[in-house]
Amino acid sequence: MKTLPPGQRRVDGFPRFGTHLHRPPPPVPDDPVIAISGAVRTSSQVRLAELSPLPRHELVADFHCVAGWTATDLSWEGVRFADFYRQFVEPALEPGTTVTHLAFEGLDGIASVVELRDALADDVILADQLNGRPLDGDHGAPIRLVSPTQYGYVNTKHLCLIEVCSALPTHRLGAGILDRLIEAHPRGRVWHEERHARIAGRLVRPFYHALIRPIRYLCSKGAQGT
Ligand SMILES: Nc1nc2c(c(=O)[nH]1)N[C@H]1C(S)=C(S)[C@@H](COP(=O)(O)O)O[C@H]1N2
Ligand SMILES: [Mo]
Repeated sequence: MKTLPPGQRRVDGFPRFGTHLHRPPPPVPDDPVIAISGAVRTSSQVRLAELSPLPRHELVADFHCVAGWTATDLSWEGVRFADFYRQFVEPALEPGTTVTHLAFEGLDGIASVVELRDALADDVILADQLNGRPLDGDHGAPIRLVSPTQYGYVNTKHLCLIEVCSALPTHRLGAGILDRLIEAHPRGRVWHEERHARIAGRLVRPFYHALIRPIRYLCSKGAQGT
């Protein structure tokens, strides 16, 4: 049996999971786009249809949620994020801008902040297919970020907006009590067990494990279940 990253346990299948909880997946627009905003000359929109000239890329990888479950051997297909970035984001940058972070936001309003160096890694893709079928609502239709060496919260579903940032976008970090309690690690690398911004990953394991059952239950209530 293969070794899982520290503190992870294998689950059967691939559960729908997230901070959307019991809410159903957001409806997919007729002509979906990824909007690009932030440190660019003008905000723009890339229609998903415009991705078709980019090379297709297949990725077989395990998926690790920060709460501690791992789904094994998922087969994703899509385009490399680095190819998307070079094609659509780089040419739109304000001259002289140094990009440090990207914020990825989904149609459900849930977002994650990723360091540019992590987003441009070779194994980060914008996936529109899972196990040979178009992504369903439960797993991020019409398109999601997949970064298998980072925890699930980096893997934004229903991607519709990328904010280009030249510093840490603190306005995206949430100021509520829960945000402070479960403060995501800025990199979230699973093999380094970067679960939490301030507390060692090993120490938050039991607390996060306890969240899996209730969150799974709530998320399954809102599932599209195709
Ligand atoms: N838009 C959006 N993306 C999201 C989430 C979410 O709630 N909304 N949850 C994140 C979390 S915490 C995890 S573990 C994975 C779960 O992906 P899955 O539902 O396809 O298993 O999606 C991530 N991406
Ligand atoms: Mo997660």
